[in-house]
Amino acid sequence: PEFNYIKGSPKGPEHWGELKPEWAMCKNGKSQSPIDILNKDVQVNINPGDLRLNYKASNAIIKNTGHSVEVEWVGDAGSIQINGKQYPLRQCHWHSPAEHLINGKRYDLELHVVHVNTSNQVSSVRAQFYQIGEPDSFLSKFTEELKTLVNNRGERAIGVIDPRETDTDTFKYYRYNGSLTTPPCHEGVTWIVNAKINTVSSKQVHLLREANFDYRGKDNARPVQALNDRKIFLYGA
Ligand code: GRE
Ligand code: ZN
Repeated sequence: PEFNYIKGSPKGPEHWGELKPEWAMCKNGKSQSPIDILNKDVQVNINPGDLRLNYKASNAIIKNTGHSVEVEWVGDAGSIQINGKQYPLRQCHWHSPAEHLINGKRYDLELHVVHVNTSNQVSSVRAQFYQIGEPDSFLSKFTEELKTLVNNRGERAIGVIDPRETDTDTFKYYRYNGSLTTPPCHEGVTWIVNAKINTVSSKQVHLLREANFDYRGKDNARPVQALNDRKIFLYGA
């Protein structure tokens, strides 16, 4: 693999920024993700903010990149609207354990729902946390396909997938400006982090972790990054 998540390894997170010139942001960026969302840094707004999800069902594939499992929409799956601007939905993928922390607490799993701008750059990511409990119904849809991908860097068509089956309840969420959590760690990403915690079964998490064959069964969470002079906004409090 080009990079890994192993602390102290030459290709570990502390060194991502040195591995390729185009990955320098991983080291030099001042608005990196993930972060620990601490109450003291959060500005509370009771209004809902300007966020709308305009998703629609569309054809998708499931893909094993070796460092995460990804569902990619092939057709037009709609968009997210932030402050009046539309960002098309592209893919979603999972990290275990969660990458973002809430007041120091790390959940078991984090879903990233990735949206791009017109130049196809990642522009907005919705994060959803899960703790171990009842199975997640969205993940349950791909269990069989996922099992066939555990040992393959391949992809499989999974038919029409409705992105509204990811939790689209944005009643209460955090918003801040950050980056991709994998190289090249590009910034300019608006993060929408759902405050509501969902559940996932330990079997489902295990399967996702086994599928990440670049470091099978190991974590794929980047360590938290400095907030620096950023603010975190909470909407719908
Ligand atoms: C990732 O690879 O983990 C990733 C993306 C796009 C946006 C955010 C993110 O590929 O964490
Ligand atoms: Zn991610």
